[in-house]
Amino acid sequence: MKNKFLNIVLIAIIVMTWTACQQDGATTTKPKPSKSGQQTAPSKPKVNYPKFDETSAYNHIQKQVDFGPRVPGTPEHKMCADWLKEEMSLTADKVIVQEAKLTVFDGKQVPMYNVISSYNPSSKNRIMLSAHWDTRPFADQDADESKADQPIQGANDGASGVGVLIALGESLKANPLKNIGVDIVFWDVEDYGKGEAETYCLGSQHWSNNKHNPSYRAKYGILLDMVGAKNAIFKQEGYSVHYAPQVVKKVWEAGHKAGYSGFFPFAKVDPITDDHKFLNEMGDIPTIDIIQYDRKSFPNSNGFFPHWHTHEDNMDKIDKRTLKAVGQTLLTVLYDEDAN
Ligand code: AHN
Ligand code: ZN
Repeated sequence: MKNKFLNIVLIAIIVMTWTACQQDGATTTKPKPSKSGQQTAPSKPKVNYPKFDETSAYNHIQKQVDFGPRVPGTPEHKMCADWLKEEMSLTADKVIVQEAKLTVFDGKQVPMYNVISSYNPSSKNRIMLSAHWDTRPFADQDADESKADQPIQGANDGASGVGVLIALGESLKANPLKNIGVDIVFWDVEDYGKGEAETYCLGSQHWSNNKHNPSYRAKYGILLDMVGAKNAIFKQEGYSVHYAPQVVKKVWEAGHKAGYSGFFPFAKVDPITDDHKFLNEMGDIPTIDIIQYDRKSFPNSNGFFPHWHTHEDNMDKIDKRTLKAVGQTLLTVLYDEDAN
């Protein structure tokens, strides 16, 4: 009899403790209502991020590839330049084409068209997003040597960054920025190099020494290069970390926050000469490069994606999931910046 009574008391204690714990848990997870009956305000204002349209990015990559190779000095190059200006005029407040004649590695003179599009042009607090739009005149990495002197399609190397930024421009048009300004720049004559690294990136070098507006300033820049391949991984490139470590941190954290930690691991790789090197060293804009580059993972293609500078750099290699990860990360950076 005595034992049964003790058992009942014990069970009662256990049940009471369990309910108390449940209630305690409930009160800590739900925010307490304030006196006015509303929930307490969160410490940071809620940011509305537009949804990046990766299908638009993909279609704008296809459109560029459909022109044929965009090699400086060819009719296809000029046609694509005109189209880029038209396309950006649909979303930007202002589009300027900076023109010049440049001398490439073999002494040939080619026309250069840098396409510069501004959103919220009156803002003094600006961010520059950029990518090269020209394509390489030769497939010097192709296994078939008989076709190594033919120009490449450049779906990933060229068109991918431009496609992402055209779609991003559409988001900016539909969801206007309130505070910051953005400039989307498409660099020309990036991939007409051979030998010395300085023979590459001639369009961005030209702009860095001859700005379209001498008083142009940007707080920082983000360059995109080869951002469309399936299963791409973007590690933190050496010049980016050296010249703009805070921007690297900001962009990689935004990638994680947007849900794309797999694309943006917190891992460093060697430096690679790309447009951002000249924007940092000659253009005075702290700029990072989002680029698929890793010598350890891709020792057979100089650290780039396996179809780099071959005739296999075509639409089959482009994956909307990669475009989405990059575009949504950029939108997270921009709309956070606009809110703070
Ligand atoms: C060099 O090959 C020195 N830099 C790579 C820049 C590049 C080429 N980006 C795309 N294609
Ligand atoms: Zn290239």
